[in-house]
Amino acid sequence: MSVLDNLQQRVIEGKITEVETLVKQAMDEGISPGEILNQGLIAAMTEVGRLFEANEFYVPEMLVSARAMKAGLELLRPSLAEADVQAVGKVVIGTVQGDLHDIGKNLVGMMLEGAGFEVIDLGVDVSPQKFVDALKEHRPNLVGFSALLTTTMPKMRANIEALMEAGLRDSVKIMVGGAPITDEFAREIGADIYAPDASSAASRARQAVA
Ligand code: B1M
Repeated sequence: MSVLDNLQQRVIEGKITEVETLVKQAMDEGISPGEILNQGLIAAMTEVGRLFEANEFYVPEMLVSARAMKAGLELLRPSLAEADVQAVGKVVIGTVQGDLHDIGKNLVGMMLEGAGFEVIDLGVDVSPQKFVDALKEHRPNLVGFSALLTTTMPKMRANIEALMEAGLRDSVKIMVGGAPITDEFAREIGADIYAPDASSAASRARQAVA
């Protein structure tokens, strides 16, 4: 089995130490950072997404794989920057104001990283103004709002209104998600993408920036 096939397999299994060893081995063997990223880490997370959609993986398995991917990515990051490997796009993500739930949002962020995006995570309880400021600063392709409470869902609309007022609405795709969010609600507030889970968030984000 090649080092990249092995790396892919260990990410899927969530073996952090082995992933780190294999990323180092691949770098020592002179494999380019872009290949390690695309054929090792991203390929693994694509497979994790497929397994999740086929109900062969559930949230805990996906989290374990995503953490292993992240450990590998941390080691690779300096070489990616040196080799000037471009991310497929940039995403600003956060949990809306008044809401402290971040487990799902973090998983979405990790799957987006696994899909090749640069992710700027603003954390939880993020005000509309903070989203506006982050969009001005980072100029992402996509902004993601997460909400887990029915009482904080309306903040998504407030965020979109704030982006409109700041003249930023047309510069980004807006993705929304979280347990109480539906496709219908997303359309009603004028979001571009609704994703019910982290795996579809990653694939829909890639489609949106293709
Ligand atoms: Co909270 N809580 N909680 N809670 N909590 C829920 C959401 C609740 C449904 C529990 C219940 O009553 N059955 C309920 C909401 C009811 C409602 O609004 N209808 C609730 C409540 C009421 C509260 C408090 C108000 C309780 C209180 O204090 N009285 C309080 C509110 C605090 C606040 O936010 N201001 C509160 C607090 C907490 C904790 C702090 C204790 C903790 C959060 C810890 C943390 O996140 N760091 C917590 C937890 C853990 C939960 C439950 C049990 C689990 C949520 C979770 O992490 N799920 C939850 C009940 C439940 O869902 N079973 C509950 C796992 C996670 C992987 O899934 O977050 O859905 P999820 O994310 C998925 C998708 O939704 C999607 O992808 C993710 C991965 O597949 N997704 C996106 C999420 N964001 C996305 C963004 C996208 C795309 C997809 O694009 C940008």
